[in-house]
Amino acid sequence: MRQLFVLALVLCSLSVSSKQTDLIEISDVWVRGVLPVQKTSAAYFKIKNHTSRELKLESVDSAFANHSMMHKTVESNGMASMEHVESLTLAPNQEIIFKPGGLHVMIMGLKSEFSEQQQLKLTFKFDDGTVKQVNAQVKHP
Ligand SMILES: [Cu+2]
Repeated sequence: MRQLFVLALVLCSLSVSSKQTDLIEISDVWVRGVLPVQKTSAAYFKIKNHTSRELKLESVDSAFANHSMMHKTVESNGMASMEHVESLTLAPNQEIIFKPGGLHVMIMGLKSEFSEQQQLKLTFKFDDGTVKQVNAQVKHP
């Protein structure tokens, strides 16, 4: 009887944790394909917070590069420049789109060349301790 109870508890906590990560939806993930001589690229995606609380995206890391950080392209007086985004807050049910000319993850110091078929792994970290790994497609827009 006691064993059954423990098993039920384990199963219960397992289903809760997998549900939690699914509540953060990350889709359409892609990394800009670059020429072999280029060492910098960028990643784009859609992210949606399906939870009922505020979530903060703190970092998006890539093992295939030395460094990555969130940036926002801003335009002032006809000049485009990039601002560092320390963290990104997602309100309940809010969706934010990272796209060319807007929010993006700058990826610096690429360790190897990209091939079109390659799946690149990105690691998303949130302020509540949630870590999500997703595969990005290499795309030449
Ligand atoms: Cu940038």
